[in-house]
Amino acid sequence: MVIFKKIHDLQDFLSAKRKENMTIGFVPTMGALHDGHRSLVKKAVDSKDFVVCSIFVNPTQFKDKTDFEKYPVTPDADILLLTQAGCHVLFLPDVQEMYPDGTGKGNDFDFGYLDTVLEGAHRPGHFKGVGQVVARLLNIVQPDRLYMGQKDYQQCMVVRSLLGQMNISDKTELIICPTLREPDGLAMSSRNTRLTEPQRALAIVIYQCLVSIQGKVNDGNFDIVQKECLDILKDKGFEPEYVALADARDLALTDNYNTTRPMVALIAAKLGQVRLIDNLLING
Ligand code: PAJ
Repeated sequence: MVIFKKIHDLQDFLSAKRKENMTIGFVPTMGALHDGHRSLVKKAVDSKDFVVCSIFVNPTQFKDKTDFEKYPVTPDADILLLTQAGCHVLFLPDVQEMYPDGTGKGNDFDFGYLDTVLEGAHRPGHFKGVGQVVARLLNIVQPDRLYMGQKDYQQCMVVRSLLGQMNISDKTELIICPTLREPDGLAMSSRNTRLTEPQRALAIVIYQCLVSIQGKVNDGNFDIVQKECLDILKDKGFEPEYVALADARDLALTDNYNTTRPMVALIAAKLGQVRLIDNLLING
């Protein structure tokens, strides 16, 4: 695996690969890599892409300064994981390289409704920061395929919108990969390493709630299940931010199960200082 810290060096290298008719698969990350990230790299490797992964803890997508400062940084383990996964290139820029004119400048994308609900509502400015950095990374890497995880369902929708706004939907294909889970069901996340042992044992309750929402689809009463989940989460010591059901295509929130359309159940909750999110598709 070749490591680049400078945009120009990476671009020179990639343009040579493009001349060899290679398709470029891109996996953007913030590091502290785990098997969920590995699965995205593996999918790109299996698709015979020339695989570029980026690691950049993007300051503009964190509203909470402590969350940014406490974000785990594990470069040696990350390099090992990527090498073993068959990644070809790691792009490892610093803040100056990504934001030479400062973090305040950048393209203004409009994610409309997506920026007003769920993650958008609870983390104001978050998707603006995601859009800013992903747009910059896409301009640098110009991938044929972009691999992202369903774990961040709303982020996938935001990035789909971003590709449209950048007019590159026909050039860069978004591949959404399934959420990888620990054996007990907890969605893998870089933030899980910040959980204490008792918190880690409790964290599976989020997944259990999602499974119960999924299991009661034929009961028709989402509002009852929603209240049950909120009560359970609070009872176990979580600070739930939302337990929601939405149309899986546009994230329109709904109070009722509707078996005629694809739906997604989504939960965000804080356990101590650690904010966890997860989701599960309901039908389709
Ligand atoms: P990060 O949280 O590091 O995630 C990088 C990619 O890995 C995202 O597409 C995310 O959805 C995916 N991922 C995380 N956990 C996963 C799991 N358990 N199973 C499958 N995929 C998983 O998301 C970001 O970074 C940033 O917002 C980024 C897009 C890099 C922009 O800064």
